[in-house]
Amino acid sequence: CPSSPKHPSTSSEKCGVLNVTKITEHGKKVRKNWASTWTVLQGYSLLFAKGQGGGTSWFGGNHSKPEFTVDLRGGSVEWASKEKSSKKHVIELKTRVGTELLIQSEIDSVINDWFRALSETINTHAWE
Ligand code: I3S
Repeated sequence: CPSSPKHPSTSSEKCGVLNVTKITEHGKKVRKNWASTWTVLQGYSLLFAKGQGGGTSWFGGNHSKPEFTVDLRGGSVEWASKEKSSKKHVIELKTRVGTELLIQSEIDSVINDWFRALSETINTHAWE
């Protein structure tokens, strides 16, 4: 994957479109807002840019800044329980600063690959 339009030759480990919602911000519950989101895993950062396909996305428009970035160091990743979402294949990602995200794809292989990649990243940086 290209990591950004400005640095097309810098590659990131993984990218793709996933369904994403925040459920907690700084330890406080927030309203779900599922959105199809361009997601890039780069080092220990997970970058999200909404608006895929709308022409205003990170890669489609002039917005070279991702909408938000999550630091995976000190975080955790697990499969979300049924209480967290009625959707299939939902990953629950928690960060050290108390942000919780749900990440979902209808496609088994896609979400399994992301689960593996996120787990590896979090475990690799566990010593930091
Ligand atoms: O955990 P919840 O409250 O059942 O989440 C659902 C709601 O966020 C719902 O939106 P509104 O109640 O704001 O209209 C969403 O449309 C659903 O997708 C959410 O549930 P799932 O189970 O899809 O995560």
